[in-house]
Amino acid sequence: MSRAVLSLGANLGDRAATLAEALEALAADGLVARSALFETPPWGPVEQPAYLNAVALVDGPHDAAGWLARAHELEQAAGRTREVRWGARTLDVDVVTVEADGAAVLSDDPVLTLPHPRAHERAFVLVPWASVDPAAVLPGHGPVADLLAALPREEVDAVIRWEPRP
Ligand code: A4P
Ligand code: MG
Repeated sequence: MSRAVLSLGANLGDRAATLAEALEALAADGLVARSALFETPPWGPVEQPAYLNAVALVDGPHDAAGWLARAHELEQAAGRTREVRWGARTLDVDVVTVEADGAAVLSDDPVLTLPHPRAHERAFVLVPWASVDPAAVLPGHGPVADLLAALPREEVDAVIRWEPRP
């Protein structure tokens, strides 16, 4: 058993349907809370369409490696193919943090680095996370609210709550 924060992102195909399906599947893994969907400009060096991002809080029957395995299963179920690092994808599921027996799991293994090495600088992770857990703390980096306050204002403001068009 452990608690985890998962970050989900999609920027190809029916992004909202893909995220809805993945979040639904996580119900079987102890989904505690999920954020709304947020539309976010692509981060990184690759030119690509805008993402929809969401964060899920889970508390269930996996250890850290188990959450990564679930993340990969969800990506595969969404038909993800891996071509370009940081490039467009039907679904990306990252493990942001894991907490077991009340303590943060720390790892510098490239197969599973915890906390996720880039989460602290990504508004597309921090904004949805703070929306479901305003008191969240990113181990080694501090309160998520403080990390958001330290990011450039325009990056935070560019993460916009997304609603389906009527
Ligand atoms: N890996 C190591 N630690 C972790 C972890 N904590 N969670 C390994 C998940 N995976 C982890 O990932 C590469 C390898 O990282 C995996 O084999 C895993 O064992 P990948 O998903 O195959 O490749 P990737 O996603 O292209 O690379 P990477 O480095 O994970 O990219 P990111 O950091 O996931 O960035 N812009 C917006 N707005 N929203 C997004 O969601 N996502 C990305 C992808 C880029 N730009 C984005 C977004
Ligand atoms: Mg990834």
